[in-house]
Amino acid sequence: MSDDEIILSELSDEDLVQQMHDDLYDGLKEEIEEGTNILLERGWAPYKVLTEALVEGMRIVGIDFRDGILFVPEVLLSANAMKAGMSILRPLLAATDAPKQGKMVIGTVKGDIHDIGKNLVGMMMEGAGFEVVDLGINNDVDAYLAAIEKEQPDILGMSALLTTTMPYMKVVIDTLKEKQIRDDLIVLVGGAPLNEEFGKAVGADAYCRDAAVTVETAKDFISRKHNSMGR
Ligand code: B12
Repeated sequence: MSDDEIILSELSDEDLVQQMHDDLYDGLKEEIEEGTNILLERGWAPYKVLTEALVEGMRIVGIDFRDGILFVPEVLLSANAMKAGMSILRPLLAATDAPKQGKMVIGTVKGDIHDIGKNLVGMMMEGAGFEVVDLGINNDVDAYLAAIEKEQPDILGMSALLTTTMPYMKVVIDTLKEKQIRDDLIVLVGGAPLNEEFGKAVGADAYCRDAAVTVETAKDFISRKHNSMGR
């Protein structure tokens, strides 16, 4: 292969991004790290690298996973490569002089181990000035309750990527209602199989389609909360 070995730094931006989609597909961690660094050196904004090179690459992986062309072990490698790229971008996205906005506790629900989207939401929220407490994956009601009690967040975020795990969000929200703490929190939910209707049905304040929408929605709710407290 040495004859046609690709030198990433010699590719145009467009070809490099294309190559990164292929490298993410092939689960090549080091190449993804290198590509991420090259785009940053070329002056790309971290958010643009994230969305156009990494998230778009993972979207393509998702299609072939769905169609049975890729399997779990391969997708795990893709996920690891994606996370390596994200960890380069994380400090850049978090380096912000945005005013402090509030606190969010976020976690993936019980039975679900998907965490890339949740991590991305956490990164973007940090970048927007929120303090983020990440509970990781596979959280049951008790884990959420304990974190809410300890951290006293303004926002609770729940992530689910499986149609089998998303109903668990209702279990959590119903428990918050029982404990009469539901209205103390802004509850935001997200994950690929969810939609607005589902968010309403489980009693969340909002469903957010992606990390950017989450930031806007969170800011909006926080400012409304402050306004109503001022009255
Ligand atoms: C990567 C991946 C995996 C990796 C996960 C690695 C990891 N560390 O996360 C691995 C290989 C482990 C995996 C395992 C499985 N997976 Co999987 N996986 C995916 C894949 C390809 C990509 C998910 C992803 O990371 N996307 C990129 C991120 C950036 O997008 P996102 O997660 O949607 O997040 C964005 C928004 O949704 C939103 N968001 C997300 N979370 C939150 C939270 C809040 C609070 C808010 C406001 C917003 C928000 O903002 C994010 C950023 O913009 C999807 C395909 C897809 N279409 O989603 C399948 C997919 C989710 N997996 C699927 C399946 C079936 C499985 C397995 C059951 C496979 C198996 N047979 O074992 C297991 C389940 C394991 C488990 N118990 O959880 C199915 C689910 C089908 C369904 N309808 O339920 C999918 C849709 C693939 C498919 N079409 O078949 N998977």
